[in-house]
Parts: sequence; C-alpha cells; structure tokens
Amino acid sequence: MAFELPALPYAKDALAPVISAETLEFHYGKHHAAYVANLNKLTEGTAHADASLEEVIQAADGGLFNNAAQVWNHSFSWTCMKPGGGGEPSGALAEALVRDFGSVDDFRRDFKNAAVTQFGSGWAWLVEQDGKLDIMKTANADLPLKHGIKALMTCDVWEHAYYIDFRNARPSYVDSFLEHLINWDFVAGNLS
Ligand code: MN3
Repeated sequence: MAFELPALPYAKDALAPVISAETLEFHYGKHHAAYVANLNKLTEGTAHADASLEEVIQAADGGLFNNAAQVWNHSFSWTCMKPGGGGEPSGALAEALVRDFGSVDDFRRDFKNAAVTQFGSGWAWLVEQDGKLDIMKTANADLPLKHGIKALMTCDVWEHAYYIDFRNARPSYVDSFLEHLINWDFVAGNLS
C-alpha cells in the first residue's frame, strides 16, 4: 500500500492573498508531492512498505526519516490553516492558552518568536505534553512525534513556505499566519 498525497483541504487559491496559489502550486504540488514520491521509492519492497506513516517516522533515520516526517508535517500543516482563519480561539483551547502562556497575545508573541528564531529551515509548533501547552521549534524535518510529544498546530518556516509571497520577511509571514490563516477549530480538536 503506497503512501498517498492527501488532498488539500481547500482550493489552491483559497488562502490568497496571504498565501498565493503559486506558492501552493509549488509547496503542495511539488515539494509535498516529492516527499511522498521519495517515501514510496525508499519503502517499496522493504519492511516499511506496509507500515503506517507514524511507524516509519518512529523507526527511521536519515533520508527515510526526512521524507516520512516531511510528508506528515505538510499533511498536518495544511489542516492548521483555513480560508478566513485567524482571529481568536474560544472555549477550552482559549482557557488552556491563557493558563499556560498568560494570555492569547502572549502565546502569539512566544509562537512568533519561536518561528522567527528557528535558524534556517524548520517548523514552529504548539504542543501538548503532560496536560500542558508549550511551544517547540524543530529543524528541517524534525517533529514533536519523534520526541513523544503531541502536536496541536504547526507553522512551516522553510523558505519555500513564504518566499514567493513574502520574500525574506519571515516575521510578516508568521504574523499573517496567526492573524488570517490559523484554523483554531482544528487546533482545538487536537486538544486531549
Ligand atoms: Mn514546507
């Protein structure tokens, strides 16, 4: 059973003007698709061919880990955004953010700081560990799952995620992600 590229949960132009259709043509249509193709090449005919994506991530290192993790990271990241997203979280998620960061604005400040200070390619994450919310940043393909930590939300800070629309302005991209794209309903659904 080959690994498959999941359908985008919205049209390629649905996140514009923040993230253009051109970015998603490349980011989803080329980068994410290539990680899936590479993963299938690397697992075909091996003991990993019938494993779940999560099992491959837990077991693998090197190129196999990188491609498997990037498939997971991207599939997860698309659902962390939605057209007309952003705004304020509500309910149990808002209460947990206030409890663990002081306020939702403090969370946004800390998350942006992690996303902007990740040196080079990587990811910023909202995670849940031992009933507490926290922020993580990871390099390249690394992800909370590999460290036994549950991801609630992520923002891709590889340059391919923002360079067409924001050039080198990663801070503006992260601000726009938080203000206009983040899918709080999805994040809330990930809460234990
Ligand atoms: Mn990416």
